[in-house]
Amino acid sequence: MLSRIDLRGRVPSPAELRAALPRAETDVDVVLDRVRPMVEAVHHRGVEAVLEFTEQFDGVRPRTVRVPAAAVEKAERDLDPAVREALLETIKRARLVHADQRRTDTTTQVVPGGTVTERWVPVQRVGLYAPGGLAVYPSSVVMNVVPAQTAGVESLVVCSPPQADFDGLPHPTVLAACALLGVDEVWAVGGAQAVALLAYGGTDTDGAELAPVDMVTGPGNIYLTAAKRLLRGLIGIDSEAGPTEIAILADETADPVHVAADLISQAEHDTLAASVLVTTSEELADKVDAELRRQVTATKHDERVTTALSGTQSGCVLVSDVDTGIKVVDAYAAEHLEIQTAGSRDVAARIRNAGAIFIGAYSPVSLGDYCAGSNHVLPTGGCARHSSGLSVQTFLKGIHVVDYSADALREVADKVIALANAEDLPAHGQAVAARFEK
Ligand code: HSO
Ligand code: ZN
Repeated sequence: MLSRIDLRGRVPSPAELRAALPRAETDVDVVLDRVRPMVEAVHHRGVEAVLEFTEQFDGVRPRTVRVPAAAVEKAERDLDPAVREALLETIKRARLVHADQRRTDTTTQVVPGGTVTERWVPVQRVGLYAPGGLAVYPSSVVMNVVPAQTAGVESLVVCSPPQADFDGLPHPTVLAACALLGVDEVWAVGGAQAVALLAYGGTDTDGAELAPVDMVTGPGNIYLTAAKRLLRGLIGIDSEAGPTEIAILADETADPVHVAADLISQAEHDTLAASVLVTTSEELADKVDAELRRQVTATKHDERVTTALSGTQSGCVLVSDVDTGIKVVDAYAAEHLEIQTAGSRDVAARIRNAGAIFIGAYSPVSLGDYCAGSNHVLPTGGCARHSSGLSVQTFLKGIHVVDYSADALREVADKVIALANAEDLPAHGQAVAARFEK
C-alpha cells in the first residue's frame, strides 16, 4: 500500500534525503494571481465584495456577516452533551499547558545605571480562522483561542465560513466552541475574503463595524493561505499551513496495528495528507502494509485515505538502524512525529526537527489533535526545520526597553561616536555628543 524507499546500507546526506523523501506539492504561488484581485476588492468595497465572494464560493448569502450573539448562544445550548464535555476537557488541558508557556519580562543590568528590559506584550487584536466545508474543526478553534487568550490578547474575533445547510451561519459546533471559550465576536466569512476583511476591517450590512486586526492565525485552504501571504506585513500571520503529515519512526518492537491506525488517522484529513513510516524492520513494514489494507476497508473515509496513502507524498522508508532513521525523520521535519522504538524517550530526545513528537505506544497523534493539552496547529511542509507550532509566544511581541543614566551614556559615548563615524553617519554620534557639550 505504501510505496517503499530502501535506504538500507546507506547513510544519505541531508540534501539527498530531502530530494528522496516524499512530500505533497501545494503551490500557493499558482493561486496568488487569482487571490490578489479578491483582496483588492475587499480592500476597496468591503463587505459588499465579501458577500459576492461568499455567494460564489460558499453558495449562500448571510443576512449579516457578523453572527448574531443569539445564534452563538443557541449553538452552545443545543450542543450534544458528550461533545460539550469533550470540548471542555480539551479547553481545560490546553489552558493548563499553555499557562506554563507565558514568558516573564527580563531586565539585564548592562552597566551601573544602564539596563535593558525585554517586555513581552500581547498583540492587541487577533483574527482566528476556523475552516468549514469538508473540514469543520471546533478543536482548532480551541487550539487558536487558548494560546491567544493566555497571552492576554485583548480583542479576539473568530471567522468561519457560512454554511448553506445552517441558514448562512458557520457550523454550529464551531459556534458552540466559541461560546465555551468566551469568544463573542464571530463573523461568517471564509477563505481569502476572510483574511482580507480581517486585515482591512469593514462595515456590515446592518452597520456593525469589524475593526481591523493586527494578526491572523489558523489553518485554511490554499486560497486562504495565499491571502495570508499577500497581506503578511500589514498583518502578522502564523506559519502557512499545508496538508497534514504524520511520520512514524518504528523498529521491530512497534505494534503494526497501532502504526497502521495512526497512519490512517492523519490520511483521513485530506487526499494530499502525508503518512510516512520510517523503519529498521522490513517485517514490520510488511505487517503494517497488511494492516493498512485490512483497516482501510473498515474506515469511513476509505477513498480519501486510500488516495492519501497511495499518493507520492506518503511512503515507507527502510533504514539499517535507528541512527539513520533519526537522520531521515530530521530531514523530513514532520508536522507530527511518533517514536515507536525501544528506548523511545531517548530516541525522541535526539530529534531536532518536528512540529510535535509523540512518544511510545500510548501517545498517538489523535490524542494530540484533541486532548493531550499540546497545540495541534503545527508547522508542515518541512517548516518544522525553522518554525514552531502555535503557542502563547505566537501572540506576544518582545519590546526592548532601554534605560541609561547620564553617567552610563557618558561612559560609552566614544564607542557610539567611533561606530557612527565608521558607518559615515556622524549625526548619530552627534546625538550623543550634544548631551555632553556645554
Ligand atoms: N491533525 C490536524 C488537526 C486536527 N485533527 C483537527 C483533527 N482535528 C493537524 O494537526
Ligand atoms: Zn488530525
